[in-house]
Amino acid sequence: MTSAIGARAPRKEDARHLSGKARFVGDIKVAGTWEAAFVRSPLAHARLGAITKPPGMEAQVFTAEDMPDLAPIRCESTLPSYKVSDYPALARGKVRYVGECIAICIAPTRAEAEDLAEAVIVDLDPLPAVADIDTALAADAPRLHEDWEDNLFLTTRHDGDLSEAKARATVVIERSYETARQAMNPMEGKGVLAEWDHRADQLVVHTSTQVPHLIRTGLSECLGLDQAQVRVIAPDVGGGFGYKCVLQPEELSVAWVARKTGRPVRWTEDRREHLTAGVNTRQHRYRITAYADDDGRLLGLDADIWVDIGAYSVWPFTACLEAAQAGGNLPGPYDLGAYACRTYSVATNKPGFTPYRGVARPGVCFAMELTLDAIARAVGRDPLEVRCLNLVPGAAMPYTNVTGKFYDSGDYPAAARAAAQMIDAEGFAARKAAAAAEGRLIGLGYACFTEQSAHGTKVFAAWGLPLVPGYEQAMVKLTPSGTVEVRSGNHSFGQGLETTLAQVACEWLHLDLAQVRVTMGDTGLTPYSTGAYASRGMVMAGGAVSKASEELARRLRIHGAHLLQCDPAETEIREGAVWKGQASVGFAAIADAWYLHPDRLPEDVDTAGLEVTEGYKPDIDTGLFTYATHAAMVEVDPESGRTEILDYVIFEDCGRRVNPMILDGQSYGGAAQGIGSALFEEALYDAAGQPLTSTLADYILPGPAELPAFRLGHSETLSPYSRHGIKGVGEGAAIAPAGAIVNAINDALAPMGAELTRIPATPHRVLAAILDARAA
Ligand code: MCN
Ligand code: SMO
Repeated sequence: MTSAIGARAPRKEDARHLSGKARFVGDIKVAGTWEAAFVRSPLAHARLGAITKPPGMEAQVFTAEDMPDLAPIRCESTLPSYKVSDYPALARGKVRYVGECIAICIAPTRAEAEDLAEAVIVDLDPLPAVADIDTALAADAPRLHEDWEDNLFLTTRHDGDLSEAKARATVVIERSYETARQAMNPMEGKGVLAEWDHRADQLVVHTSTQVPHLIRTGLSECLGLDQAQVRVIAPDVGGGFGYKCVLQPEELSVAWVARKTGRPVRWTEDRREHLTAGVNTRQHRYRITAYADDDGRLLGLDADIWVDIGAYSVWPFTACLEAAQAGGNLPGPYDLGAYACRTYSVATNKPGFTPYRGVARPGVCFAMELTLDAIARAVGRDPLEVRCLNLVPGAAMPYTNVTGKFYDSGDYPAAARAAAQMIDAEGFAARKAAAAAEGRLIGLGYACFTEQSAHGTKVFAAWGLPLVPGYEQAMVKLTPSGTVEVRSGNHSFGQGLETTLAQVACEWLHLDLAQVRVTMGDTGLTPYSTGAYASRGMVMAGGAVSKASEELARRLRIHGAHLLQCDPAETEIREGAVWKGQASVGFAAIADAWYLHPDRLPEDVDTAGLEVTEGYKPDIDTGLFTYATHAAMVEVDPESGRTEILDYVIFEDCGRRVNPMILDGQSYGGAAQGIGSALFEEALYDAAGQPLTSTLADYILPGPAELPAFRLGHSETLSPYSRHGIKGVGEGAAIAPAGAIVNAINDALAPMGAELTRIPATPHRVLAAILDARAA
């Protein structure tokens, strides 16, 4: 069967996407819609004084003062040291980052709305900006949030006992690392269109989001509406990557104005708004001490991790998520005896911080993998051997690590060796020598990681976020035409769930993919779901679709058996029909009987019907762990500092693969984003908190010319704890590139004694590392 689990089936959504017929928020036409533009703060930190609306235009300009009934976004967490930062839709009293919304202006066109926004006069009384971690943590630093005693959202501690590791260690490695602040740059920016539907007495919000039901909750809480009075529809969404898994202040203002004025209102984020005012991600700083023996066996790790959160927590994931994940994930796939770690989530005058593909793990993987290479260099062993010595071996599975993570299945050293073989690590020494003879510097680097996916309720609760459930529901129904419709509250925005959920249904119902319609992203049409993030879709929504499809298949066999005049136990499902031996009755005939000819069914017909809603959660609540090793071969030009990727290999295991072709795409896309972090992307701010990278000419994204021809390898270790053995994998490929590439750069630079510890590894930084080494 070409459409069930395991098929490289072409994506259902591609026909509309490739022919320009997809429907994004910007494509939706609602009569009478006005467009919105925001007055945004030009200063990073200032007291907000009077706001003067252009005379005669007062009815088209709204400020916080006009919205006393709109509650701020309140980001709560149960973690004890966490401090709440209310995030108003429009600034009240103070602005805390450049780009913060101060007023919303509406007009028939965006251009008119922008003209109006320019005509609004805002009194701002500048305050000293807190633009970076050091400034924020200085004893006399100005406070971003006046009622806090410092500029820390949260601190966490993991107090492992390192005394034995320290006593036994013969090698001690100390390093500091830094990862850049980034913008997420989905192809489609954020967009929202809100209207009040008088007939339904409902606010209808079309928004470019990964999490329609969460946005409904957020909007209804802030607007004071019953949840049933809010319908959130996510149409086609052009990439999310985490940027679209949080409630944004613009969503709130647009919804409030639509309700107040009775007029449909839309805001479409432009690229400059995205790069200057959109939430950021990734910026970490590390101080690490690693204790090892002469073989390179890791004995203990002591770490401090700072995350530059920006001005506000975002709802619902708060400032807690990044730091909790960073502290919990630093040990990665390694068998580590002793671990101590402290994290600091720092408030600065920059846009807030949202999860981005990989959430904290790209940073911790970078820090950990560079540390392992430093150990390998110190003990004079091959980095691959040092990794294999420390990786959790297959025989130890399932394995609970030093931070309590339960690694459900797999063979981590096997993946590392497979990646090494694919990139021909054995032949590398000869290749390096040949390159050196030509005066060229090449290097090989690895990075290994685990990707926790489909986190259970208790995992999020432990991160202070008890509102995130580790379960999903789905509805699967037979339509009156005998085709199948799947309804899931999860969403598909590039990752292919629209196709793969249909494949799961086909596993039980044996249909052609074209006969399965998947409806998602509409709180009015689907079962409840908190949506798509944390690589939970395939495992959880897929598991729910699997359970519901299995039950629908059972019911179809009961009705089919009646029409075939046999016992259900004698039947099977094949090719969209119920069969007994050579006799069959198609789903269309069963649908016809159920919906239109009930007299064909028995008098005591089972009235449960052909619309099945089922819920699902994996058999463990701690998530399923995908794992991989990336290997990169690079050439570094010591004159220009430029890095070229010569070869790039990913060897990955995500359990049962539902659609291997889609997974190849997940790997290419994720790795491209990881290469962006490794070599190019950096959202820069000056000491006054002014964004310096406000266009795509300054904020450099990798394009096809910068990307290698990725080579992929797989193993398929089924998880014993999930339906079909599936594990999640949507974030994975973004996690390892920075570690693998910078390790490869450092391998290339090793003869010169230079070492990079900061990304992106721009030509400038590579040259600086070379000059530093020469000076030393
Ligand atoms: N899949 C599969 N077999 C598996 C696991 C997954 O075929 N064993 C496929 C499915 O089509 C699934 C996709 O791979 O939808 C990703 O799987 P999963 O790990 O379940 O992740 P989600 O579906 O929950 O998607 C969210 C995840 C996250 S958190 C980010 S961030 C991310 C990502 O997916 N954002 C993406 N991949 C993205 N891909 C695109 N094109 N655009 C984004 O915004
Ligand atoms: S960053 Mo993905 O939306 O968890």
